[in-house]
Amino acid sequence: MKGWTGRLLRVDLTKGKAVNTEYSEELALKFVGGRGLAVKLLWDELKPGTDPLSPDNILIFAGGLYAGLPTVNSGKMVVAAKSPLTGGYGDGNLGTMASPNLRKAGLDGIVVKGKAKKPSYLWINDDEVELKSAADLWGKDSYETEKILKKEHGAATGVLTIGQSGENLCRISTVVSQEGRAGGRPGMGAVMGSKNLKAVIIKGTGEIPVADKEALQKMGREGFQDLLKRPNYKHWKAQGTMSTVEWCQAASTLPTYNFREGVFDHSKEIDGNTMEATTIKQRGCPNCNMICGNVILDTNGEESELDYENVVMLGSNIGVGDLKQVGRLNRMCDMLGLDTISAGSSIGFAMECSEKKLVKGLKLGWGDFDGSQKLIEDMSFMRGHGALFGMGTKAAAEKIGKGSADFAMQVKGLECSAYDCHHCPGMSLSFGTSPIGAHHKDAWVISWEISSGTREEYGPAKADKVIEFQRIRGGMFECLVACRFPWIELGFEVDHYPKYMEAATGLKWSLDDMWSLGDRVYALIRAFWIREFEGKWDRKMDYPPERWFKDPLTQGPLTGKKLDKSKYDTLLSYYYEKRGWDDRGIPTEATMKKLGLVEEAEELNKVVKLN
Ligand code: PTT
Ligand code: SF4
Repeated sequence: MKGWTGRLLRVDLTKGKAVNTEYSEELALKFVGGRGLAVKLLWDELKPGTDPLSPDNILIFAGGLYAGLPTVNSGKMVVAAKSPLTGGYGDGNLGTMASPNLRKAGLDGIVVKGKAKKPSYLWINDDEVELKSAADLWGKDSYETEKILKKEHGAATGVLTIGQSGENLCRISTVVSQEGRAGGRPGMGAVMGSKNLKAVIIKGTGEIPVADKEALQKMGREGFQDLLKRPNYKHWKAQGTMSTVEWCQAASTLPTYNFREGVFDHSKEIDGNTMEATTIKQRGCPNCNMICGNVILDTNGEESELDYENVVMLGSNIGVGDLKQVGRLNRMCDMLGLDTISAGSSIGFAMECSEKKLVKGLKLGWGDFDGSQKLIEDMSFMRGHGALFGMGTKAAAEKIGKGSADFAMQVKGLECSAYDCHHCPGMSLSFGTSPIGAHHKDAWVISWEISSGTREEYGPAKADKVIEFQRIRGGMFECLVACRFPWIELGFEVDHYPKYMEAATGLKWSLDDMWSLGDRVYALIRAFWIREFEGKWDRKMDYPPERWFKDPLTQGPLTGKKLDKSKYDTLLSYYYEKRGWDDRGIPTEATMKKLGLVEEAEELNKVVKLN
């Protein structure tokens, strides 16, 4: 196999053993890597019904086909497991030096099972693997942990770590790398913590075998040069994802006061222009020339790296209209290892519970900066009110009751990322059908929906667009494991990616092959959810939060707008039909077989009768 290393490191933390294993060519060809590889391994090897925070859960780090190769923006890694936040399939994608190092160590992924007896970290130095004591690291934040490990093992390494929130099994914890890259929103940090695994540190110095090294290098070089010439490059470099604040405010889609509104009076104070005026430097992922992490100084004069989602969820969504304060909350999340999106959503939810006097002793007003800092800390340590809100908004609402579930802004347990959808049925469908819960990663159709002037429409074209984006973003980019920003932000054409694949592997894949890959991975992820939710699966699990159906916007140009439930349900049916899923949202037997999921269909048939 060229392009792939063909090897996985299998670690059993309970036994303290690690073995280098080969995997089949069939697996590589059918699932490629990253998310595809992860879901297939979880499907085959995870016993259904496993407690996500038990030693039996399986944690996967997958580099993908492009990591370590000279293709554009390929320094990414997928981290996946059964999610403690949703109970279904969970993954995330972060930029990290661990990714090229993994592949140069001759590995496409790491599969971690069991639980270490004591806090430990995994040190992978090419072929040597050691499980070392993390006794001195446990209790430290993600920044300090990475610094200490790099000091000991060298700056050329890549480090994946958790902060205190992962250690304390807070279900909204992520994995962190490089002081500001974080991934695995559905609680991947907690899964790592449950295994007593504080960090993974990797150094790889080998060469990844490829079919045509010269062609690949040439294409990569040309790709990077091409990006520099794209019309939006300069603006992107100046503001990265942060220009979205201004755009969302103009479109009334800026989550404000726990997604009650789509406009924020202080949006200018937290937008990309304000950030640009105070940016002190930029940081980003390896192998990228579009570096988009903008660093400002927070209220304590410490560095904080901003992205759109972080700023909005910890800004307008909780009523904080000061960028330095937002920066502080963001830095705290990165250090403690809390997902900024879910943290901001949980704080907003807590503020609304406080306003409605639903939780005894809770006093947290909109825009309360000190109270938000305290709640972030308390969620990370799962103490006080943090023990309630650190469970995520779905579980917290189940405990609180009193109608609070209607304003818990989540789908399947994962909090919505920062797009208000009172008047965006297409983006609502995207949140509703995202394979990990409400994340924008897969089908960010909101820009198309607004620019095409179709916000009122619930027709089949919306379902088509969501599927198109899910194939490109959730399928191709997540399996090859490359940053999608060259394509979505600068218009770098998708047909570059099969060409890279040919140079790397010698295989001629068409874009249609890429889309089939996406469909296969989607069907298998859906099968995973159905198997886990045996007897409890309901198409309503693909609905967006109740708030968007019930509470109309009360401010801005879209005052009075809300989603229509019966039209949404029809839109969902179009989506199922186009995917070849039945009206329960379950792939039909014919669809599974067409996608090459024959054994998987047989297995699923034992759980639920397939149509
Ligand atoms: C991602 C989600 C996002 S998506 C953001 S900002 W974004 C939040 N970032 C967090 C953070 O920072 N710290 C923290 N403690 N929690 C955070 N939670 C949120 O996590 C990220 C970029 C961004 S910035 C985006 S959109 C793109 N995402 C990609 C993706 O998903 N796949 C892919 N192939 N390419 C992508 N490119 C872009 O990468 P999750 P990163 Mg992140 C600090 O992981 O779980 O997928 O959630 O990875 O290295 O920080 O890069 O406006
Ligand atoms: Fe990372 Fe941003 Fe570069 Fe993408 S564009 S690889 S998110 S730094």
